[in-house]
Amino acid sequence: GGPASLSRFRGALVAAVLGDCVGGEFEGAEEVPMESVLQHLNSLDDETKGNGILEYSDDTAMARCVVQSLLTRTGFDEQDMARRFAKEYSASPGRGYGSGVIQVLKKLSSPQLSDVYQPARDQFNGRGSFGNGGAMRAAPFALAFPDLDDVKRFARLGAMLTHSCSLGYNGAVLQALAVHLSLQGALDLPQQFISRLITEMEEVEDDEATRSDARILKEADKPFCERLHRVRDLMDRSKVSIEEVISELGNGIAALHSVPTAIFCVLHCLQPRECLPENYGGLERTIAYSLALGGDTDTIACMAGAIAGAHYGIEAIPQSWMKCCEGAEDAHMNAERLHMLYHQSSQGG
Ligand code: F2R
Ligand code: MG
Ligand code: MG
Repeated sequence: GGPASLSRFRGALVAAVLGDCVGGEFEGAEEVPMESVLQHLNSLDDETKGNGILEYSDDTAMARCVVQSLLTRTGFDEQDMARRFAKEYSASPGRGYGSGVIQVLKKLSSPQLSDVYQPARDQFNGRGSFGNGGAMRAAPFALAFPDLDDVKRFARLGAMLTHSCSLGYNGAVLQALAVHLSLQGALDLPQQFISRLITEMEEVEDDEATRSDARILKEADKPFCERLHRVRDLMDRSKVSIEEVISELGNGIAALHSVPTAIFCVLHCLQPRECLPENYGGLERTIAYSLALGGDTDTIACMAGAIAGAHYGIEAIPQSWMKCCEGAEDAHMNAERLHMLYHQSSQGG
């Protein structure tokens, strides 16, 4: 489809769910042989094995809250979104949430709470979380708002409901920007895509909160920009090992160690790779490669899935994969509603 087509919206939302569901198998594993990844993915094709449904985790649970809130309120409403996060957590606390964010979600359910951003500010002795929980649910912001400044502003505010450290919420901004650009077809020119992300993040990270957090955490002045430069260097190499990707970009639970990694997975898998089956298309390659990195596999595959899905569209997603993933059908339907909201907004309606 063309820029911002329905197929791209569906691709983004459904592939994010798939990444989460299939990635759950390996979350936290230090080493994941590609053979095990392919075995896991092949088993999704085999209906006779009765694999059952792969359940989604906190990544999708929170993204669904974001989607429902944006659709119901026809825009960003922090009170409504916070309420939905709290309600979802209390209804299904066993979705594998981060150990810190649970405190925020419990506080958000209090009727006495006047500032919905306060519980997030209190995390980690007032430093706030730098986890990737804001980024893992950021894709819907790119699917609701056509305007780039809105995408940046609302992805940031949406993340700040749980992640007040700039290394947490700026990861969400980067993820939403990547989905926004991919939706416009920007991955057709990968070098320009990464340059554009760097240019945007130069501006996003040009503030005192970022400088101060970066100093405290002993990171570069503009941590995400620095990582995106590493992504560009790795892209330019003809061969790169999984070990090098992990050591340069990371595969962990921090937004800084997972959002640039997810972006690299998408870029690296734009073309066929020796380690991946020849019959795999780009979307399948991206998901498989994300899982083979180990570490925070559900979240890296979820974020890479959203960016790749916005590029390849829904037609690139195997039906058999969709059938085994909890929430994939809902994502397919909600993508259509987001597509309408996006195009209403772009017409000024
Ligand atoms: N949590 C997981 N997976 C591991 C456990 C799964 C579960 N217990 C099970 O066994 O089933 N996955 C999910 O969490 C990640 C998103 O986490 P989020 O929402 O960012 O949470 P949190 O708690 O805010 O941050 C995560 C951890 O990062 C460290 N951290 C963050 N900020 C910190 C700071 N300022 N100082 C020190 N440490 C900080 C802490 O260890 C936090 O617990 C996704 O992977 C999702 O899939
Ligand atoms: Mg998860
Ligand atoms: Mg995870």
